[in-house]
Order: sequence, then structure tokens, then C-alpha cells
Amino acid sequence: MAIERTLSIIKPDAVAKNVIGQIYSRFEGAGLKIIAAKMAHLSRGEAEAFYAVHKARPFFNDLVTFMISGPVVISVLEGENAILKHRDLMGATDPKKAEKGTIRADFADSIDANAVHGSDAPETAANEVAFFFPGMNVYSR
Ligand code: RTP
Ligand code: MG
Repeated sequence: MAIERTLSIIKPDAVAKNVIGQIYSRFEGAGLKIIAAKMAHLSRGEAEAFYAVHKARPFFNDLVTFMISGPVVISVLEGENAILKHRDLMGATDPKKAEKGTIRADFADSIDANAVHGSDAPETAANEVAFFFPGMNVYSR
């Protein structure tokens, strides 16, 4: 199994709920290492650029407005099969459909305020890591 890197964002709703540590514990418990991390309050321009793939979708404006509603925690996770492992920990996009015990089932309130973001494929993971950590100031060990 390949060692991968993936981008995680703890969204404004989860930061406001004070569950950063609980979410990090789930990553660590699943064998994912946090190899880069920062807190940021994104500008509208940054959020629009990050979610540019969704520009034509009807939910784009709501998504961007939500993502800039408060600070977020942006991390790079590294581990075996990290991209899929992280998506499994997150659960389905809509928390009502997310499996019991997943981050979204436990901490998310709605499809908009859904607690976490995770890269969905190797190419998007590489792009998203480079977007937030240009020059790869990560601390793999
Ligand atoms: P994310 O990118 O945030 O990890 O979420 P995801 O892959 O599970 O879902 P994606 O399809 O990439 O959508 C990005 C975010 O847009 C919001 N969304 N709203 N109202 C809707 O139908 C709808 N669909 C998506 C969600 O907040 C989703 O996380
Ligand atoms: Mg997505």
C-alpha cells in the first residue's frame, strides 16, 4: 500500500464547536500523521480559488460564504492509503447519510456545515497541498 499525503480542512463549524482535538485524535488513531498544520481565516478570493472546481455548481456561493465564516484548521495528513482512509473517517458529504462513528455523523449539522474537507484523489491531493503549503513546508518523520 502506498504512503500518500492528503489535505484536511477542519471547517468553521467544527472549529467553533471546539472539536479540533477530537478530530485530530481520529486522524492519529487511524495511523495518519499530521505533517503540516496551520489555522487561517480564509479570504473570499482564497476560498473561491480553492473550490474553483465547484464554480459552476449551484451551491458554490453558499460553500464559499460558509468557508469564510470563521477560522479553519488546514493540515496535511500522511500515511498508508491516506486519501481514502481520511475520506472514510470523514463520512458522507451529507451528515444525515454519514455512517455512525464518522466525523460528519458525530460533529456535522448539515450538508453545508459539514465539519471537514478532504482531498478526493491523488491529483487533487497534490494540488490542494501545494495550494495551502507552497514549497512543502511539511515535517514528515
Ligand atoms: P469536501 O470537498 O468539502 O471534502 O466535501 P465532499 O468532497 O464530500 O463534497 P463535494 O462534492 O466536493 O462538495 C464540496 C462541499 O460543497 C457542499 N455541498 N453542498 N447543497 C449541496 O447539494 C451540496 N453539495 C455539496 C458541501 O459542504 C461539500 O462538503
Ligand atoms: Mg470534495
